[in-house]
Amino acid sequence: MSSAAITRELQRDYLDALLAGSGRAADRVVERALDSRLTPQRIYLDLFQPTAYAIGRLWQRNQVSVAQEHLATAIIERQMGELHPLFRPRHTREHTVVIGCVPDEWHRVGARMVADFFEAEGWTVHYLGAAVPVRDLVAIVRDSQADLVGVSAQMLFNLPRVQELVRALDAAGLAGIPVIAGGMPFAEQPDLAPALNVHGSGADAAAALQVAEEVLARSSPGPAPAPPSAAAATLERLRERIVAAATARCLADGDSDEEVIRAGFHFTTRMLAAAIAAGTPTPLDAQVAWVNERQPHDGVAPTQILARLSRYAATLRDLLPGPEGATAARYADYLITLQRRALIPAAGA
Ligand code: B12
Repeated sequence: MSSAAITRELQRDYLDALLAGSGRAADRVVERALDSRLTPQRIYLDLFQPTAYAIGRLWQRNQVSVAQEHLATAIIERQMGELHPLFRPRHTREHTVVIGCVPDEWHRVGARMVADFFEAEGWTVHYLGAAVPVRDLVAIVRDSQADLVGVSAQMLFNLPRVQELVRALDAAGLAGIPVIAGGMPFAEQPDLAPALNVHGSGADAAAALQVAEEVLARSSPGPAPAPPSAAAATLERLRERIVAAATARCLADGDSDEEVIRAGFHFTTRMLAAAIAAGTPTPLDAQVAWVNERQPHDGVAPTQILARLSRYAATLRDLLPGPEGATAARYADYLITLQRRALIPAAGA
């Protein structure tokens, strides 16, 4: 059997094991992978990562429960711990990296994979896990005299926290230490890195090592971080008010299910703030596609999403006058255009 065919078979069996919630069956697949001479790095990238993504897609389509996803993730994390001794370095590097997730970022598996890859290459690694407060991240970067910071942000709405970290490092006199970033928004849009003033990004743990070498080889520290976007900051500051007013407008127009509407508008406001802070609306494309696949399972039809977005944009125009309001409304209009497009196949069906 070709190695691609072996990997496909292992992937299928691993997904089955995780969906069945069987740690023992998952262990047998990993043992087979090791017997087939897959390196631990390949087990991470060809088995654990695509299976986690597959489980995410199944959750998005309402085909697996949150409990099944939690169980699967717990098995992956346990097995990563067990494989960790295999990441023992073959040589040492005089380099230290601090790796962690930005505040409110709870997806830590990817950052942990990146950490193990660095460890295997002989780096001294400080892996901090999920949701690390910016102040504490800066402190450990300073205290450990790190050569590099690796930061993970899986959720688009957390991009402003990446920028916050870059600014905090700058303010602490640590601007000379390069920052690399990863997570879904960066994998989908590699040009986000310069927009956020990070020095590079990578789509997986192998790419993380490569980009680390590239940024260390560059002698210039890169441009000073851009000041925070006033429109994004206003959206974040007024989020509760915006959500309350937009929800009230929907309810007054006969819409129902207040909790779902509120949650949707919180999400929308955070996504808009992130896109505005990054200076480009294009990360919203993937979000709209995601929302249209997920929301019908929460009882929200694509036409309802459009109606709610229109009321949301009208609320922004009322609440945020001036240039900040104009920027926010422009990004909200972009969302509406995307949502109209998303409706076209449905209308033709
Ligand atoms: C497990 C999981 C969770 C767990 C995470 C637990 C844990 N211990 O980590 C929990 C339950 C906390 C969770 C919560 C949520 N999740 Co979730 N989750 C997942 C899932 C299924 C797997 C994540 C994972 O482990 N991936 C495997 C790792 C290996 O991949 P990775 O993270 O991409 O990492 C690689 C690269 O990105 C890169 N990389 C990562 N970090 C770094 C750093 C650097 C420096 C570099 C260079 C590279 C790099 O290298 C990594 C290794 O190769 C994903 C599906 C997916 N597509 O990832 C959804 C997913 C990310 N979650 C999703 C959602 C919606 C949520 C919630 C909003 C759900 C909710 N309603 O509450 C919350 C948000 C929580 C928050 N504020 O962070 C969506 C996001 C959709 C979107 N477009 O935004 C996804 C895509 C599921 C889906 N298909 O709908 N989730």
